[in-house]
Amino acid sequence: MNSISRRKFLKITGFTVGAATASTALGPIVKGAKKLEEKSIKGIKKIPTYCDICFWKCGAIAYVKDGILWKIEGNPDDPLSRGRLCPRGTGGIGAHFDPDRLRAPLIRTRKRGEEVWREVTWDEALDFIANKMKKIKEIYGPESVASFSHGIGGNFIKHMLKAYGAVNFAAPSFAQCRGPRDVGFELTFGENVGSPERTDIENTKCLVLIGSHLGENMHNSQVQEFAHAIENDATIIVVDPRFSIAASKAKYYLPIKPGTDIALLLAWMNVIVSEKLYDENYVRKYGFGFEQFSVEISQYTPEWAYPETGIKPDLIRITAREMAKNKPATIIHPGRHATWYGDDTQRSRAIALLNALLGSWGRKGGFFFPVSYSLPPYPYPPYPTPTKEKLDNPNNKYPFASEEITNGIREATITGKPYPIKGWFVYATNLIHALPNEEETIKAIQNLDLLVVIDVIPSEIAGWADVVLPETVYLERYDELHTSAFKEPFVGIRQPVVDPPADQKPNWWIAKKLAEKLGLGQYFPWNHIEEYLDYRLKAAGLSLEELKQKGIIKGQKQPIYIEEGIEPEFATPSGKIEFYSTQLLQAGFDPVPRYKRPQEPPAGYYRLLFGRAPVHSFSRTQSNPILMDMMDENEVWINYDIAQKWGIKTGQYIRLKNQDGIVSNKIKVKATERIRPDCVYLVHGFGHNSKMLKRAYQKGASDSQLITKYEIDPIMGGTGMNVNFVTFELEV
Ligand SMILES: Nc1nc2c(c(=O)[nH]1)N[C@H]1C(S)=C(S)[C@@H](COP(=O)(O)OP(=O)(O)OC[C@H]3O[C@@H](n4cnc5c(=O)[nH]c(N)nc54)[C@H](O)[C@@H]3O)O[C@H]1N2
Ligand SMILES: Nc1nc2c(c(=O)[nH]1)N[C@H]1C(S)=C(S)[C@@H](COP(=O)(O)OP(=O)(O)OC[C@H]3O[C@@H](n4cnc5c(=O)[nH]c(N)nc54)[C@H](O)[C@@H]3O)O[C@H]1N2
Ligand code: SF4
Ligand SMILES: [Mo]
Repeated sequence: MNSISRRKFLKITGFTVGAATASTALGPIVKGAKKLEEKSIKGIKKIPTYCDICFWKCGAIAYVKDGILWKIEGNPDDPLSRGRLCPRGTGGIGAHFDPDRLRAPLIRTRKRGEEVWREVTWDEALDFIANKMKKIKEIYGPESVASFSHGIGGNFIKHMLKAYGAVNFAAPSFAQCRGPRDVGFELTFGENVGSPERTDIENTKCLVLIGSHLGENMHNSQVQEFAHAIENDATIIVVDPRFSIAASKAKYYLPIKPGTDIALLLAWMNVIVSEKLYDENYVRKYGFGFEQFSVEISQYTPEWAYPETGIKPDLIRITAREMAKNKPATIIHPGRHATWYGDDTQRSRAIALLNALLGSWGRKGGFFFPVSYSLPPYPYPPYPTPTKEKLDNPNNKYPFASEEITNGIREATITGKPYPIKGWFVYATNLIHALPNEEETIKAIQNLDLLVVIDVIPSEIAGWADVVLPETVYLERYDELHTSAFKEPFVGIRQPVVDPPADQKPNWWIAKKLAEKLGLGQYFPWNHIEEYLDYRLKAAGLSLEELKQKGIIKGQKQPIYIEEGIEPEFATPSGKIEFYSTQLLQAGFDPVPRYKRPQEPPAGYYRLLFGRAPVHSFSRTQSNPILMDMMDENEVWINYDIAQKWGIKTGQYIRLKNQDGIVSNKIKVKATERIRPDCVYLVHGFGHNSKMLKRAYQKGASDSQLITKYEIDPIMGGTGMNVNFVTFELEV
């Protein structure tokens, strides 16, 4: 790693953070900013809370100046933020000031999707919903109301729905995100990598990133630890068809042909096994089926992998030896957004196995054993016993799905089988952008008697709702306590920093009021969420007052590595790390991962790839005035030679057309040598088509709109989305 690129990396990070901080001065002058209704509003108040611009939940301290939200910084006591927020977190205060926010409950007055609304009172909106829910329960049973949500804010809504009798709950964070990765690791180690991931990047000596584009993927602690690893001269190996920010920090960059990672992983394992570079003691002590595994793996030489991946045999050998040299402090990062090609559980399993060979699971600089603060639950009455089973995975079609499958609920809503779904509660997930194939989502919606969307802005999914409920943003509300498992146990609190600007209400209030209207008030015996939080904290010997002051309370440090005395346990059928998986074999799958060649793009078409930008989260931040100021549209990366062939230049606007004839909004071109010629790349979340998102409307193109095709992972039901091809329309 040379020092020039290191300085550049730190400068990039510094630049974006600096830009966000400078922009926060905008806060007080944004029109409509409302003052805190408090007696003593003069001066500066510091209020700890935790961030919600993504699901990393960084501990933060918000500053309120003369009653107006001023800025937000990391809480130095928080093990996740360590006193620093990512650019999105810093710009998060823009969520409070967003002029496009939903302000009052809305009831649709015309056909679904026409986006004509009537502003109503909360009472009217909740009565409307309660009446519809009672009817659905009467005719179809309560199981016919399903819920989609993302994030901790959905907890009280889910509690209300469980009290009503609902059983179908899903989040896009499984079948559209980390599901295959979690299942791949569960099948191998009996446990998954969790969120935040249990990767000890801080202490690693060799970090292998397969697509995980840390630095653009801004999960805070990981990016901080990544910078630390670079400072420590850890070897960075990046495998990506696109020269990402992470690739620019790498000692070895492998511009792999998209969709061929399993071939590379098999070849790496082949080198490590055939050259006996693995951790023999570890594999002997903890491994199961290593003999069968090594026989299977012996066929996958680097020479075999070369024509598949485009990565030269020498480079495969050198990088495999580099990983082995640093074992067990080597991490082959499991990634997070793993739903790529439909064979993703097997790719993730191959990643798990490579880590297992190097003995990094449970080791310092590898994967630690996370610890968490245990808080007793609130003593609610038991939920009613359902009479129907969940329907997202009928007859266990996807035998290793360990969480509910969003697209399974969507499919059942379309087919009405195994039983009809007539109501959707959608909390904080923009299903139009988050699920592949928009047409199917809309088809499902047309079968509903009730679609409730709880959001903070008029998102695309809100546009289809019968009732839209405006929530307060995270800076204006309490939420569930934060007790993520990580390197040390801690409890974090989210609490209101400022008042909401209009008639928005927090999720706990919405859930409680609706439960009361449904005759389920006994499930919300507390009057205010403070009582609930106080109960749980007291039961653990903690105080709400103290937590409100500090934001974070830490527990006793505990051992987290095998080196510190932990004797690992593996919740697999063999009780060991499964190099050979008999449970996969019994279910009709390959016990050791195998490679399947991906489909080639048709002539004149390029594989559509997508990812993150440092200053945006999914489709949720494009209207945030601070974050949109830093990036208000996405670009399509096209290989320089391909662009030349088409006569396309950087800065020019074009449209993308996919294999099914779907044409995108216009999008700016970035012609670059930093991407392979067989694919194009854009940042996910742009290309909003909701007219009510005034400044984000039709800015950039939406990858989701172009993802009409998806490959379902037969092991766990996730939707591989990197399987679409696009061509260019030059007339805009
Ligand atoms: N700023 C920001 N950070 C975020 C988020 C956000 O919205 N904004 N979201 C968070 C969430 S929930 C997630 S899941 C993560 C997602 O982030 P990651 O898990 O890190 O990334 P992916 O989306 O899997 O992968 C995108 C990268 O994979 C590369 N890629 C595409 N196809 C292939 C392939 O076939 N092989 C290989 N080797 N590489 C390929 C792309 O070029 C791109 O660089 O980011 C998290 N962090
Ligand atoms: N095409 C494509 N699809 C993807 C991905 C991709 O990269 N490309 N990424 C996948 C991944 S990794 C993930 S994790 C998922 C993410 O999927 P989602 O979590 O659904 O992400 P968003 O599209 O940002 O939708 C979030 C919605 O919540 C709303 N919201 C924000 N804050 C609040 C709040 O405080 N309260 C309420 N009630 N609502 C709020 C936002 O306005 C927005 O409408 O998407 C997956 N789907
Ligand atoms: S990673 Fe960034 S956006 Fe996500 S919670 Fe932390 S500060 Fe907020
Ligand atoms: Mo994700």
